[in-house]
Amino acid sequence: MTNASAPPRGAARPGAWLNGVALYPGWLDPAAQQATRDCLARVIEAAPPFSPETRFGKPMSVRMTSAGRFGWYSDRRGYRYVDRHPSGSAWPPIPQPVLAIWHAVTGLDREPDCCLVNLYRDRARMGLHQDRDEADFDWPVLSVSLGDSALFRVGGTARGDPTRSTWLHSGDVALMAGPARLAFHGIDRIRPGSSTLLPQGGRLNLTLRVVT
Ligand code: MD6
Ligand code: FE
Repeated sequence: MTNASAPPRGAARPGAWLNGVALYPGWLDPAAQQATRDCLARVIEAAPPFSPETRFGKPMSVRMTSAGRFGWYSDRRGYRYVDRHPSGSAWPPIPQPVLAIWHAVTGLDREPDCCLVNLYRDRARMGLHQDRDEADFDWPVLSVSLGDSALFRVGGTARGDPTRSTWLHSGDVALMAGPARLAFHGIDRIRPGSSTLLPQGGRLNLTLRVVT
């Protein structure tokens, strides 16, 4: 346990902590991971992943898509939620088994209105960032990892705060809530070939958010 704090009221009991982020290692067993992967395959078919541009105009190494009422989007105009895929179609609904993970871990009745899907291949990474494009930071953000393992780094609420890292493996869940909701965090790298869950390899990460 690192920097243990209280789990949010009603949330499942974490197995570990990382700088205030609640970790649930192995929350999904192999059968649940396969079921989640199969729902996600249909989301990806309906809303093909794309490489958003940072606000500096550089394409991100992570490919993304979303499910739910809103999807996360980025280009030179900045980071924001939009109600359409770049193709012009509405985002597909968040699959029921994914909503069930949200309710079981957070203990909340309120549904998330965005499931951001991040796809990592080879050298894809995600720089240290805060999730702050949502309207109300009292709602947590829940992350689900599938496929290859990833080195997850978490700091504090200021960019220069010291960080700690852990490997997130397939089936692991992480909850950013309370004081850690605005912690800086990122993915330094994945370990290609560490999982056989995804037919084409790589890593899928879902983050569930309440946007409005
Ligand atoms: C990732 N995760 O695991 C990136 N954001 O691929 C995130 O950026 C993240 O794990 C908010 C809450 C939890 C997270
Ligand atoms: Fe994030």
